[in-house]
Order: sequence, then structure tokens, then C-alpha cells
Amino acid sequence: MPLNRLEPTSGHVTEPLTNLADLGWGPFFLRQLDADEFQASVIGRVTAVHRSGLHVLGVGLNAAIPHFAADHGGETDFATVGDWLLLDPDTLRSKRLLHRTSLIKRRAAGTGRRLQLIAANVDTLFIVTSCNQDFKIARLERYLTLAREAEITPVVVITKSDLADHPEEFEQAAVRLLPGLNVVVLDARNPDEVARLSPWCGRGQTVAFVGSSGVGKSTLINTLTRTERIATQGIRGDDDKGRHTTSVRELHRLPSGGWLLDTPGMRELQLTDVQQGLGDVFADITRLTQSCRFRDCRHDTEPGCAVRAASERGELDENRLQRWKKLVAEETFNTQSLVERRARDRAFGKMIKTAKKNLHE
Ligand SMILES: Nc1nc2c(ncn2[C@@H]2O[C@H](COP(=O)(O)OP(=O)(O)O)[C@@H](O)[C@H]2O)c(=O)[nH]1
Ligand SMILES: [Mg+2]
Ligand SMILES: [Zn+2]
Repeated sequence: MPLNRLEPTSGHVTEPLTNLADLGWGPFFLRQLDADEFQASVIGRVTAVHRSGLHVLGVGLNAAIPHFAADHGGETDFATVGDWLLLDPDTLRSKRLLHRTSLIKRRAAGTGRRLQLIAANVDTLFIVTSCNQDFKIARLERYLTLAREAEITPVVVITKSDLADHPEEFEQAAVRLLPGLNVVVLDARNPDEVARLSPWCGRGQTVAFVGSSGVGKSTLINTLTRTERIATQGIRGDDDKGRHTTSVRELHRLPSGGWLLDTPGMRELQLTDVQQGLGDVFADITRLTQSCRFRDCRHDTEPGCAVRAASERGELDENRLQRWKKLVAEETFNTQSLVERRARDRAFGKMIKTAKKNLHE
């Protein structure tokens, strides 16, 4: 396959990349290669995932390649948008998928409910809400849990500051959610205000936006790209508008040098396998649960429950406790059904194998 083959699907890159750092390459990835491997490989970042294959960009590399499935401790791991691949310089065959700094996954729709990889190596998740009734602590906690689980730095962006009498009240409520949490309150239509997102959108930085419909994601992206006409053609601000008929996932280059993840499927993100994320966002409650008398305490009526005790002493906000319980219940339900499904599949596979063996005996 020839190098430098131009594909219209990644046509958002108009100038050639001269350095892998432009694509987000850094020490985390470099450390995974030895000198020989570095010499003997072309390094590419997956900038688009199509039904038919992947698109990769690198220095002097702009090519369509087949999908790549890596065997990862018995589980198949498909290369997804944002991933780094080592390619054979002659054939452009994928040789290795590098470890990720972050990974967004979701449960597939339908009855199979398998885990799907949405995007890898996203640096910042902009969690977008507005200075109005869309602003809900429970919703923010849910997105923060997903960000923490995926190991992506969350930034809460609260739009429509121009429409609120006291926008700072929304900011103050959001800042309290996590220690050190970045919160930006702005008018999404104002370029000077949206410029406050630039620390996260610089050269090689990868960002994604989540939030309900109508909060201003498309507006923010249009303002960020400052090329409204082109941006609305090439980039969906979110997953509401089905401009693509196939479920393509892409990285688009921002004028600031960053990369914007454009993907359907962010909307359906469910809480699944997010124990770590929940533990981070609700660190205080998680710490208390370790002092409960019973390991499987449901923090209801059990004796020796440290969580209820703290709540009764007034040290724990009752609403926060209820929100945590709800998220834990959701995560438990989703994750258990997946584990059970896997066990069932395994048992079924074994049964088939035994049946076949018996047939041949
Ligand atoms: N006044 C004001 N309107 C906004 C702001 N952000 C978005 N809007 C408007 O809210 C509506 C929904 O915005 P849109 O970007 O489509 O939301 P999305 O569904 O999250 O992509 C549009 O009419 C925007 O012009 C803002 O900060 N201030
Ligand atoms: Mg939109
Ligand atoms: Zn308890």
C-alpha cells in the first residue's frame, strides 16, 4: 500500500504533519518501544474508524488500513479512534497496538450488550451543561464518574452565562464536586470567552465533548474552530444529528493544533465497569464503606453501617448519599449482567465442545 495516500475522510488535515507530537505522541508511548522497534516501524495514529477499516496519520503517513484486532490476555482488543499503531513500513500492516493513556467504552446497544471501544487516548473530556435547568449535580457526577473511569481529565463547561442572573452560583456548585476540578462558565458564542478552553486544545491535545442536547456543544465547537461554515459541514457538534449514515468515529484537527473527537455513541454511555470512577468521585463515601461491619453492607438497615452513622451525625449529605446509591445500583446492574453473560457464554461454549467431543467418540 503506498504511503501518503490521501483519503477524503481525513481531509481535515490540510498541511503535512512534520512531527508526531502534532498528533499527540509523547513519552508515555515512546517508552513502549525499544530502539530496534522504533527503527523498524512506522508509527501511526488512528484518526478515523469506518466499517471498512481504519485511517491512520503519521509523519509522511496518511493511509487507509484494515481493522486491527490485538489479542490482549485472551480478550480481543480492536484498535479504535485515537489509538497508536506500529505498522510495517513496507506493507503498512499493523504490528502492535500501543497501551493507552485513556479509554472510553460503552455497552453496545441491543441484546448482545458487548463492550465497545469508543475512543482511546483522549486527554480532556469537556462536560457541557448550561446555567439553567439542565444543570443537575446528579448528571455531572455521572459524567465525572465516566471521565474518571476512562482516566480522562474532566473540565466542566457551563454555557449560557449571558442568560443567567447569577452564573457564579452554578460555578460554585460545580467546583465543589471534585477537589481541583476545572470549571469554566461562559457564553458559548463569544470567541473571547471560549478562548478560556485553549489550555486544553493546544498542539497534539485530544478533546471530546459530552452533554445533553441543547447545552451548546455545537456552538462551542463552531466558536473553537472559528470557521462556522466549514465546521458545521465537517464536524457534528454532538451525536444528535445523523449526518453520517455509517457510525464513523473521527478525530478532527482544530485550528489551535488540538484534535476533536467526533463520534456517535457518546450519548448512550452507560455506567458499566466504573467502580474505580465511582470510588474517585465519591471518595468520601467509599472510604466510609470500608468501615462498615459487613463487607456486603447495603448501607440501609444493617448494624454497624459506617455510612448511615456518618449520615446520622450529619457528616454526609443525604442527597449525595442517595445519588451515590443510585449510581452504584446502576453500575452493579450493568456490570453484573455483563459478567453473567460472559459466564453463560463460556458455559455454553463448553457444552458445545463436550457435545462435539461426545459425537466423535
Ligand atoms: N445565549 C446563549 N445561547 C447559547 C449558548 N450556547 C448555546 N446557545 C444556543 O442554544 C441552542 C442550542 O445550542 P447547540 O450548540 O445546538 O447545542 P447542542 O445540542 O449541545 O449542540 C442554540 O440556539 C445556541 O445558539 C450561550 O452560551 N448563550
Ligand atoms: Mg449540536
Ligand atoms: Zn454500610
